[in-house]
Amino acid sequence: MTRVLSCIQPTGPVHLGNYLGALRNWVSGQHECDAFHGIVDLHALTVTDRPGVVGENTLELAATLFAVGLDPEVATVFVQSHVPEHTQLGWIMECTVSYGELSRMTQFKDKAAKREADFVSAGLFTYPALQAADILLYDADDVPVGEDQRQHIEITRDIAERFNTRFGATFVVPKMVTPKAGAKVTDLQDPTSKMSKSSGGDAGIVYLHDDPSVIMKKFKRAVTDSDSEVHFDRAHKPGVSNLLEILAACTGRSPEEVAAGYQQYGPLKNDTGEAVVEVLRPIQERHRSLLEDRAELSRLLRRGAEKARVVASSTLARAYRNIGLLPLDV
Ligand code: ATP
Ligand code: LTN
Repeated sequence: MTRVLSCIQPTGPVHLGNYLGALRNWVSGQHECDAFHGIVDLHALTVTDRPGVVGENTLELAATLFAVGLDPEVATVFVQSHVPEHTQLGWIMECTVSYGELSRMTQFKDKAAKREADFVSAGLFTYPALQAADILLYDADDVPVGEDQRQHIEITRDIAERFNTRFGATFVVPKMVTPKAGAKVTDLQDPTSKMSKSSGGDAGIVYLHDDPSVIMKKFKRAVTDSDSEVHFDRAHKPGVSNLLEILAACTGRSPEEVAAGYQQYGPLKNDTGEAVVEVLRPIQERHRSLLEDRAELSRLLRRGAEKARVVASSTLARAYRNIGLLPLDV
């Protein structure tokens, strides 16, 4: 059975890009494959230094993952810091990737530039090595992520192949899977930038837990393009194309098919807002009731961590053995 793994950082509230680009795929994939999904709290430390925040975000995100439809009986949902093998393999990954390769990562360059005078941690730089550990620990075949993660999956494949060449067959070389529509949702106010938890303003970001009235307002105010024709063309009509892609992802059609039904921007904005509200309504209801029972959420995460550790510890032991580290008992 195909093994699938993907992760999300507890860096703030989940938005429509996370949902359409990644989470929705996790849910649809869980019944056909052996699915592992991590809340990568240690990754969030690359950009967080306030006490307590990551833990609260982690619990909130766990409720979101179950609310969107991940079934704890079916998928393994765990918190990265509950599985110490991630940081252990992370170090080995750092020794398998080069400084030059890490320097070419656009996510690092973008995030470091955005933080300007702020503290840029070494962890922000070595982040892809920890991400490679997340993936390779589980012998994952497929990694369902949004388009923004392409470079990180490529570097993971390079690391796996290099390690296997140096030390013998150890890791499965994973491949990236993206959804047909919604792989890249852009900011409604700045449609050439991806919708992102860590971008500036809130007006262009649709959060999964926004009220319906707020969602409608955000779509009505979405930036469109200077002419008034509705057609799908990411390069020349980024605003309209983003709306078409969101509506397509919500209704199971292609953006081109959706475009054929509109002559004006107004109705397109309105229908996209309404489609999003309907997709999110049941998720919001489940999320509210899940958060009322923190003890139950923590029990589910404990079970996830136990299941994850069984796989992770055996892969780490295989890596140590193939490298030839001295065992405790010689
Ligand atoms: P940050 O902005 O803090 O980097 P993020 O919003 O990109 O966070 P992540 O936790 O890094 O969220 O990503 C979780 C998943 O959501 C990843 O698989 C990522 O590819 C996907 N994703 C994030 N933003 C988008 C987007 N705008 N469109 C489609 N998929 C996205
Ligand atoms: N880097 C990813 C989050 C992430 C991830 C992973 C995704 C960390 N580890 C393993 C897939 C598999 C991001 O910023 N979206």
